[in-house]
Amino acid sequence: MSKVTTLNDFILERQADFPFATGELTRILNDIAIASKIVSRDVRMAGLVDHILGAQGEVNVQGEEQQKLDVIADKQFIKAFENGGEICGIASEENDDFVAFTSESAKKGNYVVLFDPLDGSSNIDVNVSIGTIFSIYRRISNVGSLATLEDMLQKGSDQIAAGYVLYGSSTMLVYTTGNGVNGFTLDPSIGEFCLSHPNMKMPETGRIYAMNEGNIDICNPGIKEYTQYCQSFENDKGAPYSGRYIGSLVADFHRNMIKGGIYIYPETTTSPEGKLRLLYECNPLALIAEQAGGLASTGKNRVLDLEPKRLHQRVPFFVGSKNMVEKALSLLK
Ligand code: P6P
Repeated sequence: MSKVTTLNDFILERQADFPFATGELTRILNDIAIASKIVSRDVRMAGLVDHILGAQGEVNVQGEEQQKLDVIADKQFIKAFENGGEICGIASEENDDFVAFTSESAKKGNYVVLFDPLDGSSNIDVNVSIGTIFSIYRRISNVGSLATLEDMLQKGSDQIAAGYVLYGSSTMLVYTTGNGVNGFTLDPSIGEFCLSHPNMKMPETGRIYAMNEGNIDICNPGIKEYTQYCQSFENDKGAPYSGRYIGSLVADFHRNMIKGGIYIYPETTTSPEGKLRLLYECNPLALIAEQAGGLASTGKNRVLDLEPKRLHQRVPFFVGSKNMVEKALSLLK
């Protein structure tokens, strides 16, 4: 039986990769892992809580006001970061403004985290996989002061770590610190994330394209040309293409990480900047994609090169296998 490497073992073994980290990044990743285990437990209870133990919006068994799972997840991650001692502030899809932690110890934190606590949460009711996405930066503002908006609006290429948690048939945590991508699967019997996908590489080509084709006539006509290309030809390995769209970004992205593929959410007449958020969805997944040999573009620019302007800024997103993204971009008008 091969040696079990827990996330903690792995981070400590790799701590030498960032001399300046002195254990700080280790603690942040561990905080994320702990919060993810708690969210995973709550996600797996969702069907019971909502449909058996008490409908949404009622008082639950603990006598507490029932909250939406993404709000619960958001609070869980914020609590982990606020108490971890390394994070001075956060930005999250669930909070209109960024949050600068006010305790003296948190103000001494060197990092900020931007995250989507539970992306695709509308899929919970139909029991489809959902995910958490996170992005970590070193702060720009002075240590000891309150975190600032400037700390949050940094280019994706300046991330020091990024990752996602997929609450799927198993719960997986996948992250990069700029030295490749590694995947860990939660073993519920021991409560540990164990290294299951070392050195993940996104296949250069694949046969799966993922987009909401309901938008096909309200986006760049080159995208319709691309989907027709996929429907008419085989890929460069002679395999026919397939359309697969889970409607949950982390699940679609992770499948493409494993099998190869492209995920497209373009600007449309109804979403002129696209739907996905730059800071806590596109940037972290773009870093992971590139670290795994893939590409991530807005259709015009490399995602990681964008200078963020607003906290909840949306951008068009083409991400996945290098050859497939290049082909799709070549057809854009
Ligand atoms: P549509 C979920 O709301 C999400 O942010 C992503 O997880 C998913 O890929 C996309 O939106 C689905 O959007 O417009 O196709 O329903």
